Amino acid sequence: VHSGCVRAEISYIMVKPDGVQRGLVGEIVGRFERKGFTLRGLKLFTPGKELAEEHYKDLSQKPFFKDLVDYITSGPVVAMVWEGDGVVKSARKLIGSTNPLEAEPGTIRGDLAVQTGRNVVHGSDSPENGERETALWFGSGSVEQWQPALAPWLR
Ligand code: 3AN
Repeated sequence: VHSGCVRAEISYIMVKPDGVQRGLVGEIVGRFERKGFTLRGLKLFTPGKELAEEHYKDLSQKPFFKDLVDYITSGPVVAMVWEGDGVVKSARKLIGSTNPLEAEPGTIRGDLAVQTGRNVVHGSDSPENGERETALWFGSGSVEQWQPALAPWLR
């Protein structure tokens, strides 16, 4: 339960270019809405190379880094910020394993993807990265502050 100006945890969630091109935006947004998280930011645009490289900087030594950056900059993504108690861990569960063939049915990747290199969605892996990635993609302090009209059983 949060009151006043105490902000709950946030996660940076992104529908990757393959998800946008396959028409899965509504499906993916819907899963986070139905779960009960609060949408704080959303925009469609094609990220530049610098932004993609900064986002994935922890993977810069990986052999697939260049392909990953090329993929993520290949067309529009839907960049989002979702807020809620435990949203980072919960979003990772909703998304499923990195390799979609290992992702459980019922998860986004388990239901909708087959390739690790085309796994339709990104979710922050820690609350710290939720903050870092939100600042990177939206600028610090630029996400919406609003209170959803919560049903009493969600308060
Ligand atoms: P996740 O997105 O599940 O947090 P990370 O952070 O290990 O997984 O990897 C980030 C992204 O890098 C993945 N979503 C995927 O697109 C890509 N990736 C990870 N491992 C591989 C791999 N072995 N081959 C190609 N791409 C990969």
